[in-house]
Amino acid sequence: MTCNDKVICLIDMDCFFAQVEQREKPELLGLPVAVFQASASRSGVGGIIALSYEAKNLGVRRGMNQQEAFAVCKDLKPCVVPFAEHLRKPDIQKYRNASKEVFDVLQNFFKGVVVEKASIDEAFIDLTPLVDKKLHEDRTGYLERFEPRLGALDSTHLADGTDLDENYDRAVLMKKWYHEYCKMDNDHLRMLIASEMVDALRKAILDKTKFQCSAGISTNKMLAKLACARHKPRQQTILPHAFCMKILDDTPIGDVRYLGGLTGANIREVLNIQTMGELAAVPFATLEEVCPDKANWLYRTSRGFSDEPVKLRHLVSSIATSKQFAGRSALVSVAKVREWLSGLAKELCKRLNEDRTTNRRTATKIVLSFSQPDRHSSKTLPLNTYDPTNIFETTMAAFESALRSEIRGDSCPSITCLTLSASHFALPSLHEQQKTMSEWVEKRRLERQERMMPTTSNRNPDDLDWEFLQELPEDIRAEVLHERNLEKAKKLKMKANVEEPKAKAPEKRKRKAEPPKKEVISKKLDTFFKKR
Ligand code: TTP
Repeated sequence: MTCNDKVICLIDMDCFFAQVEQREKPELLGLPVAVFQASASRSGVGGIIALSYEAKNLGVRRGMNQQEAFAVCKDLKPCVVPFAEHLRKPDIQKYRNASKEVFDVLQNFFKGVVVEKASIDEAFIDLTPLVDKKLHEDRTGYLERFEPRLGALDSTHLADGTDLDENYDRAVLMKKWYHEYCKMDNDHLRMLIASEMVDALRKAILDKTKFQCSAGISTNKMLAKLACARHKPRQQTILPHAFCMKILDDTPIGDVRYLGGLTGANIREVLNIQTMGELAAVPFATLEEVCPDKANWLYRTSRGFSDEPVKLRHLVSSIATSKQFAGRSALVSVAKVREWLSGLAKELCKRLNEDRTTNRRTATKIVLSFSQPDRHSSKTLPLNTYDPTNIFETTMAAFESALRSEIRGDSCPSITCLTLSASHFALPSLHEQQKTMSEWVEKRRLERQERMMPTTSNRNPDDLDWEFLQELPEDIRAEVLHERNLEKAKKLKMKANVEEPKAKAPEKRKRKAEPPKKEVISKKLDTFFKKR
């Protein structure tokens, strides 16, 4: 059983939406803040979705409504998620924008590592190559230089099982670990090296965004997540593989990645167990009987092993807008479905257009999903335009067609949820890239020509437009220059072959060499894009 040779980090923003509100209104810093969901109810306020740690410490909990929350903490500072532009539904764009700021830092801080966006405020980072490079460059030197810096890692914890004890002393445990493990064993030292890197990353996030975060560092995603949750907020926790059984022993099954839902609940019920330690004690044959398709995974997970790679992902794979109509708010008329679907299409297009501008990609599929009390239906359609009217009409037609036999005049069966989700993003087509590039080349050529007009006399008439050339992709530039040299050589050869025997004609005025022709460059661009 291998695969504990990786160094994986999870960055998790602390009480993210609450921090976004606190940054927007600095007077809320250090106070108990609750972010309430916007609701279509009369009060306009739903349950709590995020809480500052001050509010959490006073006993306010996620999901509480206003009345419950103020009963627990009368000084609670409420913030409400705004409504969307086109619909009376919450709009979390403000938090998405804040998330993008964080991911910009995450993507640019380390060179050559894989960053995976796990949620709006969580990312996994595979630090293995960076850590190994540091370790193999100068192990002894690193240890010598590190020792005086140990105290500076003042928000770093070691998860060894005693770290949640009442008499836990962070600094003492770190020092003991450093001397007894890190100096002797590279598996531990690698975790230490990573913790210095992560400490620097967290400081950069704070510096650039003003947001605090916590981190977990271990040998896989599952352990990194468990580690991160042990000491929050504004802390980071190392979980070396050697200590993972001490941690997993008491870990509730539901706390483990992928075991928080139905699978975890089934395992707990069928095997009558609660913790990962108990799961590790279940014989493999029993796991195979109870859960044949997941036996291997459960066996390895309960021992702290996981092969799940950190995947290169910083963009969401789908963009969706959705609205639930619970209980009596269920939609029962075609007119109401039209009204909501039209709003959802507008919201979706707004987000798709933002995404296209920021990420230079275009969704090619759209899924209309709708729920009825007893079933869920969906229809996937091609997406050829970001025009909200077109999207609305296409998806409305799909809705009516799916429920054709049940719609009577304006009345339709009860709809409890409507979702539009765009996905299958494509980069601009080759043709579009070429077109854009050729247009850009031509535009730049004309601009340059205009700008160069008054000063051409200062230039060597044989000059190419160098500034213009510098802006071309490197290999096209090389080819254009090569072409130009060939041209020159040809001219010289022709001149040599057709030597005038008669008296020399008066030297013709040299013509200014024209900048590379648009067709020539377009041809080079064709080749350039084909190569990619
Ligand atoms: P979490 O990371 O689960 O929680 P958090 O960042 O608020 O707090 P913690 O410090 O414990 O990590 O969620 C991130 C954000 O996602 C959260 O700030 C609000 C939003 N969110 C919801 O809107 N609804 C939910 O049910 C959950 C769990 C989160």
